Amino acid sequence: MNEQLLKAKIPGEETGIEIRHSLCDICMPGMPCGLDLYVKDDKILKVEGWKEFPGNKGKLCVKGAASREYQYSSARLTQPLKRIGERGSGQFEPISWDEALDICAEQFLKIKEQYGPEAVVWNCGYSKWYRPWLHRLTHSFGSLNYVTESSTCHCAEVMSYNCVFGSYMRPQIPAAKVVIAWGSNPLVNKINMGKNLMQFKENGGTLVVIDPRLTQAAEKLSDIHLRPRIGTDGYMANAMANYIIEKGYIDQDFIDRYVHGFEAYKEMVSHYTLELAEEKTGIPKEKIVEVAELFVSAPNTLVFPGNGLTHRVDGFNLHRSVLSIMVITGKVDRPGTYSPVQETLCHGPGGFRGREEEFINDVKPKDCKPPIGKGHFPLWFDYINEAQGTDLARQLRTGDPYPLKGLAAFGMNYKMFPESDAFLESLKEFDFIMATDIFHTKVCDMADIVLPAKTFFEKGEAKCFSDRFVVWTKPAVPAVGDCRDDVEIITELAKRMRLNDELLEAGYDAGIRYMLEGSGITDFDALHESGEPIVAPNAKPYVPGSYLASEKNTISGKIELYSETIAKYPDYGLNPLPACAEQQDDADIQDYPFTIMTGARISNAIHSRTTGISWLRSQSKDPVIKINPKDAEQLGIKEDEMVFVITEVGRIRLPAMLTEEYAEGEVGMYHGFDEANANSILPETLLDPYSGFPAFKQFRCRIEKEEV
Ligand SMILES: Nc1nc2c(c(=O)[nH]1)N[C@H]1C(S)=C(S)[C@@H](COP(=O)(O)OP(=O)(O)OC[C@H]3O[C@@H](n4cnc5c(=O)[nH]c(N)nc54)[C@H](O)[C@@H]3O)O[C@H]1N2
Ligand SMILES: Nc1nc2c(c(=O)[nH]1)N[C@H]1C(S)=C(S)[C@@H](COP(=O)(O)OP(=O)(O)OC[C@H]3O[C@@H](n4cnc5c(=O)[nH]c(N)nc54)[C@H](O)[C@@H]3O)O[C@H]1N2
Ligand SMILES: [Mo]
Repeated sequence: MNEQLLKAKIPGEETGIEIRHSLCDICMPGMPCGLDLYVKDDKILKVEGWKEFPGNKGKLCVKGAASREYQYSSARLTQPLKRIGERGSGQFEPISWDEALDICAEQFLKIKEQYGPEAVVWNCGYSKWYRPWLHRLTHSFGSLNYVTESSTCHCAEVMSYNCVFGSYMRPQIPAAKVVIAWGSNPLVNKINMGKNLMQFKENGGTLVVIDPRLTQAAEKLSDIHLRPRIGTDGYMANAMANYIIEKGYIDQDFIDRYVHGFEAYKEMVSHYTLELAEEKTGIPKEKIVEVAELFVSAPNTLVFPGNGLTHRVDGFNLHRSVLSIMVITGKVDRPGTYSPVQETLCHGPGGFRGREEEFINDVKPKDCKPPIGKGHFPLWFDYINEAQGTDLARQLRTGDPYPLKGLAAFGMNYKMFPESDAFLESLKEFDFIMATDIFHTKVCDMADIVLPAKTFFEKGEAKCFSDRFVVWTKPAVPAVGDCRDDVEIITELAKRMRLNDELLEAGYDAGIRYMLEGSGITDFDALHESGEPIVAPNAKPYVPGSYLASEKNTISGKIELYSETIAKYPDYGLNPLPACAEQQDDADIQDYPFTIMTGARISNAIHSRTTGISWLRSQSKDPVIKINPKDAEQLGIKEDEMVFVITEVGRIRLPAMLTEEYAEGEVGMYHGFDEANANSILPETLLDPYSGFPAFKQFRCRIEKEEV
């Protein structure tokens, strides 16, 4: 009987299996999913969704369901390592934690003494949970060179919202009548918001999807799917604005009271006719008018834009042009439109203002050299309190404006950077590299010291998330091998470098208690002990109208169609109005006839961190290059045949998948794979001058069949 119960993984005294709670941290740091772990003898036997957890209510996506393989992967680092061979050779010997940390502290201090504190780069990959500590460490060390993956992630959206509204905004989907998902794909990418969207449809809402790809949402859920040519949306948004103005659909009273720069904007969009939009996007103008009419048909309609718009050389302005149609119709801070987001902790929206900013900035150095990217992307620094990492490789190679000598790489994935192979190679320019990761990566192979990091199962974590929740979990299982968590590594370094930063050195628990002051939580021990989510007592539910009643955080104090912040930089060729720019790609259209979109999300992968998980890899054929059957026929390419995808900077070899998902002339693939790395062929010069973002979702290539 016991055998059968064990086999069925039934929890209870007879089997010794107990259910422990944890939070999945594979994706979505701001919208966590709760996990029920079936644990016996401190080993996870099975993972299910935590039934009562507010975000996912017992449901899990494939990534969460595969988290046991993530935890027990053979690629996990288990002990500190010291490099004994050439950089990149993969030859290491084990050393003790004390020895490893001493070496790192000593090397970073040596570089600081010789070249100044800015010569050390403190880098953080996709993970968000240890960021405030790493950021504070950078500042305490005396520099602003704190670089994160957000240099290519949601920060361009944060910039765009802040540029227009002076605040980050979130769409109020449940209360909306019409939702236009414009370059966002929440059904796959933000599944908790995707659920809202399905509920919205069930409640009779109308969904428009604007996406060059035939997505599941476009096919199965949308009422209208507009399929513009990749990157042409700005013409459509500005033509819609022009149409809305001409038809008198604008909210004049709202504009008079709250908006800056309407006349200049009106003049600018007057050049964007429906005919021009049709010519550029390939969408009949009647369809554009149909969507514009739907958009103005009720007060509670909204545009839900996404990162799909920002990953291109004119991505920031494209995103802003889409937001602008919300502005002229007064669809802000009213039910079913946009509401401001209050991020509390590690990008988690807790609905109250904690003290994360003070934690990070109280020790911010005043007189130091400019952070990476400052000379090239000045606008970034008006909105984002980090260096712009897409300028890292250039500065590393040229030493301009000053040399970079040391790197602390926390979860650094070189494959997220354009021309990644060259990026990886340039890491050799560093005198000293420390890497921490969960898995042994190629960046680890470049490091002098490699430190093994704990997974989310192995550490406790405090999170704030939607609907004013706070949760603080405990470690669910002991660490594999000799892993430590990143905050422990950071505080140990701080101590050994004698930075005299008491709050930082006090560690994770003290930092959380400090940053969550203001939450109204009086008994943190009880919160931590229970591990259950609670509503923060001081978090206020959003009240429509509260944002409009207050001063906006822009130069004019109003919502800006014409950005006074952008106008501060006349020498950088930036336009204060969201006009369209021509693609700045020099690639010859004859030689490189296809537009490639890389990194449109797939449900069974997230970036590079899941590439070693066979349970996830088995769910799709990736990496593949997706190509329209008509194009494939012209090129004589059949399903699964090997092809080369070629750009001016390189080529990758991978099988073809014939699919209508991409229109003719457009192809696509997912990023993050070792065997076919999309970013190895993306020119590093293709950067958005406003945000510094790479052109992940739009560059030119050619496809050649492999001759066998
Ligand atoms: N399963 C899974 N989920 C994820 C991730 C993952 O890797 N896997 N990554 C997470 C991360 S880090 C992020 S930043 C978010 C991103 O999530 P989103 O903000 O939704 O952004 P993307 O997935 O980059 O792009 C969304 C859509 O934009 C479309 N798009 C691309 N170019 C254009 C264009 O020119 N015009 C229009 N109209 N649409 C365009 C794409 O086809 C895609 O369907 O997803 C998160 N969720
Ligand atoms: N072509 C293309 N490129 C893209 C994109 C695209 O759409 N197309 N999207 C961009 C976007 S939006 C993003 S967010 C980035 C992805 O950002 P990346 O930083 O590339 O994301 P990952 O590969 O998930 O994670 C980086 C590393 O962190 C490690 N790691 C995971 N958890 C921890 C931890 O707790 N501690 C430590 N020390 N390490 C940990 C992982 O093992 C991995 O090696 O990629 C960008 N690059
Ligand atoms: Mo991202």
